[in-house]
Amino acid sequence: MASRPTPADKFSFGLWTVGWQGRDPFGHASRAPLDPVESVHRLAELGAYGVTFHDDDLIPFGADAATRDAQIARFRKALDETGLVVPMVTTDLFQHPVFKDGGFTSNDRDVRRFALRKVLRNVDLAAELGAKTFVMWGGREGGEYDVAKDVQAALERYREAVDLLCQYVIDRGYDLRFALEPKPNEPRGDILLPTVGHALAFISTLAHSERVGLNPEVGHEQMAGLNFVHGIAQALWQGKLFHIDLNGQRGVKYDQDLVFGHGDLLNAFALVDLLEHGGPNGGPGYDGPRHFDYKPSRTEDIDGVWVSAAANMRTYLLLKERVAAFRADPEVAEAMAASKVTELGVPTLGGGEGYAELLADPAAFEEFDADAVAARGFGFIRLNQLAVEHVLGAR
Ligand code: GLT
Ligand code: MN
Ligand code: MN
Repeated sequence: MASRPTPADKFSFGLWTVGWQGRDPFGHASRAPLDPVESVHRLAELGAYGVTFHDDDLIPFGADAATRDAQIARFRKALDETGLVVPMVTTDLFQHPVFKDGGFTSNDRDVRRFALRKVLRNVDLAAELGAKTFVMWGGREGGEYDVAKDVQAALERYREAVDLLCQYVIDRGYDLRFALEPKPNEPRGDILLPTVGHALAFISTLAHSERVGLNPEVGHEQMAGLNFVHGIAQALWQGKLFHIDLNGQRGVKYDQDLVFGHGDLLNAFALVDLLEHGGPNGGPGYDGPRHFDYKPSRTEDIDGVWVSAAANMRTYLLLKERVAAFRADPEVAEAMAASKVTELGVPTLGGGEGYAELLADPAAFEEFDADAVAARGFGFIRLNQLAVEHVLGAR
C-alpha cells in the first residue's frame, strides 16, 4: 500500500482548487468561502509541500495597499508556520469583466496595458515569495466570432506581452520562468494556443524562448480529444515541461477538473510512469512539482473537499507504486523487447552512415522481404494487458 504523502513527493495545490465554492453557469455556490490561511494549514497536514495562487485568490481585485499588505502578511505567516512553499504563482486575467475579451489580446488596447501592469505587479510578488515558475493560462484570450478577432494580430500582441515579461524578469534578475497553459475552449468558444502543440510552436517565435515553457493540464488536452501522455512526452523531449496540472477528465466535453485518476486511469498510469521514470529508451522524466489543478465537485461539503485533496495525492502514489512494479516485472521487460519498444531507441542509421551508405545497403531495400516482415505481429496487446494487470494489482 502506498505511503502517506510527504513534502518529498512535491505535491502542490492551487488555492482556487480546494477553495472552489462550486459556482457554475447553472448554479450558485454550494460551499462557503475558504480562508487561504486555513487551506495552507490543511494542505500541509495532508502532506502537500506547496501552494500556488492567482493574485486575486489571495488579494481581492482592486484592494487598497493596506489590505493587500495585510493579506500577504497573513499568508506568509501561514507558510512559515507550516513550511509550505510557493513553487508557482499565476495571474487572474479572466474573472473580472474588464477581461471579457482577453487580457494580452483584448481588442481594447487600454485593457492590454492594464493586463500587463497587473501581471508585472504579480511577477514581483512571485519573485518575493521564491516562486520559480509563473504560469499563464489565457482562458479569455480567444473569441466566439471569427470575424471579430484578427488571430494573427492577437498572436503578435500575445508575443509582445510575453517578450516584455521575459525582459522584465531578466532585467530584475529574477530566477523565474514562464509556463503557458494551453486549453482548447471554455470559457471562450475558442482559446488561442489551444493545445500543447500550438503553444510549443508559439514559444519558438519568442525573443527569450528559453525562459518560456509549458504547464499542460490533463483535462485540457483530453477536451481536444488528444492523448495527454503524447503531449507530455513531446514537451519533455523539447525541454519544455516547466510545470504540470494534474487532474481527471472523462472525454470530450466541458472542463471537469476531476481528481487525478478519476478520468482515464490507464492514461494516468502511463503518465506517472513517464514523469517518474522517463521514456523506456532513456528520454527525460520530470522532477518539478506534482501540481493538482482540480475542482472538488459541487456535490461535496467541506469534509469532502479535504477527502478529495487527499485522493489526488493517494492516487498518484498508488500509481507510482504500480508503475514501479510494472517496470520491475521481468515479463514486462521481455514483452517490451518482443514488441521492439526498446529497438525504437536504436538510431535508424548506423554510426557514420549517411544516405550514400543507406543507398548502398541491399539489406535495407533490394533484399528486404516486406511480406515476411509484414507478417510479424508486434505483440502490443500482450504488453498493454500486462499494464492493465499491474494497474488492477493483479501482478
Ligand atoms: C483556472 C483554470 C486552470 C488554470 C488556472 C491558472 S485558473 O481555474 O481552469 O486550468 O490552471 O490560471
Ligand atoms: Mn481545467
Ligand atoms: Mn490548469
